[in-house]
Amino acid sequence: KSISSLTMKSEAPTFKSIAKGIRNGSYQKIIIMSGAGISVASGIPDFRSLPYPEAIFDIQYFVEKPQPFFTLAKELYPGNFEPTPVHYFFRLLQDNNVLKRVYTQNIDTLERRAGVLPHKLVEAHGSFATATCLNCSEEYDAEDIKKVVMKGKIPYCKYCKKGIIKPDITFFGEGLPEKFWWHESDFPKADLLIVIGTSLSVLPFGGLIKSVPKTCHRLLINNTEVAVNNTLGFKDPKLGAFRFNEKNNTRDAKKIGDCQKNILKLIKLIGWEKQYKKLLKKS
Ligand code: CNA
Repeated sequence: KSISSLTMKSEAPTFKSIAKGIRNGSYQKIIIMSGAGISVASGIPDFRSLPYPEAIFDIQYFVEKPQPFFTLAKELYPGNFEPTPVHYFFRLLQDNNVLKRVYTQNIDTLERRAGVLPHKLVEAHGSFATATCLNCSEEYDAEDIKKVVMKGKIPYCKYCKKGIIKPDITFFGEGLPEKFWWHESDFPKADLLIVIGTSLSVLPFGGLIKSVPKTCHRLLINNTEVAVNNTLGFKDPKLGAFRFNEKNNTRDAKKIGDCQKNILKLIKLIGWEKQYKKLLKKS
């Protein structure tokens, strides 16, 4: 091996070097991990600013008191919000054949709205797109119950007449959708992981950052640092948190600040500005 290739290997990537790598095709299997932060610019508040999120999204609480959830759902329902530049960036990765998969914790379906195809998308905590009767398991589309929810009412099953129809988003106390398990074969193949707009504090999702190969570069784009100094989770760095302060960390890069501004910078650095504008015009 030449000395230069050895030096290259021990150098940590940067925001700029990652942009360059995307431009010249060095990354072919990019995985995204995203969260509520990417939809804040659409007008959807993130988890931390919701009143009592733990209770609203708790399945036991929901069965007893579904109204607080449906009051919130009325605000969140798909169709009320537009995708952001970050969502369109995912689409650009897909269009340029370098997207392995988007893993989102969001339930707002804005990735779909931006044109990310179903087989490229894992809605790890489910979504509002479909709903199920908690009593007889009859399945409904979002549109079937949206009207009722928009009137501020609770949707009940028209077949069994007694079950509440719950949107298929994963509540605390419920199992994750089957698609989530795609990570077992996806993550070991990744060559770039972009973590964006998430505090990584919800497990098991947050723990996935450690499932990529050691050679895989990881880029964090978020308002705040995550994990290392995060009081909400990952107090134990062995759990796979970013360890930017470690001298021998040669695979992580971060860009702290607004994710929309930074993704527009990234699009520009990659040289996808024209493509991006074209995409916006069509959407
Ligand atoms: P979170 O814990 O609220 O973290 C969001 C992160 O994004 C925080 O670190 C913020 O600092 C950061 N952030 C907020 N705005 C910006 C911005 N403009 N630029 C950069 N960073 C920003 O949310 P997570 O997604 O990590 O937590 C997981 C929960 C939240 C999931 O179960 C979701 O279902 C749930 N959730 C989803 C939505 C949605 O679908 N839009 C909304 C609210 C909550």
